[in-house]
Amino acid sequence: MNVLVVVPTYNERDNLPLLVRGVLAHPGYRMLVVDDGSPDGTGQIADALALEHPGRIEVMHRTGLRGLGRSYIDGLRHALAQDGVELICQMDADLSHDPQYLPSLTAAAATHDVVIGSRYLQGISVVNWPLHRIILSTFANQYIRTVTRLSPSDCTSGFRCWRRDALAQLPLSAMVSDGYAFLVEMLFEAGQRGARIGEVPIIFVERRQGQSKLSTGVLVESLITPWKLKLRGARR
Ligand SMILES: Nc1nc2c(ncn2[C@@H]2O[C@H](COP(=O)(O)OP(=O)(O)OP(=O)(O)O)[C@@H](O)[C@H]2O)c(=O)[nH]1
Ligand SMILES: [Mg+2]
Repeated sequence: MNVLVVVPTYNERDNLPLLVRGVLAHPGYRMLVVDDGSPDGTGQIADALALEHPGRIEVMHRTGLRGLGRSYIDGLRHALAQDGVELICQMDADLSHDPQYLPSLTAAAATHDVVIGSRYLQGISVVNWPLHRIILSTFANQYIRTVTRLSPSDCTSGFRCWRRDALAQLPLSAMVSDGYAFLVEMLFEAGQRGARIGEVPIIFVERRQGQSKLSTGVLVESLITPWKLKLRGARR
């Protein structure tokens, strides 16, 4: 199977080598690291890893405006431009998303257009999160489901596997959000196009190394975006 795993990075120098080892342990998998000029040198570490694993890692060095959504748009476009890639996965670099789950995501993509690695499918499977973070995330998901009518239990998870065709249908250049909301917007657009959305359970482990990029701006955006999507859906 031809699988490309797209990983956005910003200051993940300690995490990336471990992630690469875990992902490349799966035969047939390749990676695209999308680094946003990380001041900690993650981009150079990614280049060294690419040399170590010829033909299996590609590194995109972004310049200009930084952002998770922007990085995903550039990375996913680049992934779609490659012939022969059947499945395109996306995951965080901070080891919260264990590469051992990749085969269960890709297996479920046989019968779904997009598969989410979900924290909320079997109760709440999150390790090392303070209570307020659990409450915030479960509330956010409830809110998103209520406003947008999306059905998955985890709409903000960044651990996903897309069938190439389903991803190619998304209007990536028309996306308006950049933080977690970008992930919600992707799902919403996929749902509007009739995509079969599946979920498989994962255990999410909070990062041990490096810093969170969760900001107030990102939170505000994720409160507003579901309403924008609802309006957009109503106009169709
Ligand atoms: N290219 C790029 N990657 C980013 C940016 N912001 C975050 N990332 C990456 O996106 C992934 C998720 O970001 P995190 O900082 O872990 O966000 P989070 O998971 O909500 O926060 P934590 O609780 O710290 O894990 C990680 O791989 C980050 O390195 C950015 O602006 N550009
Ligand atoms: Mg994280």
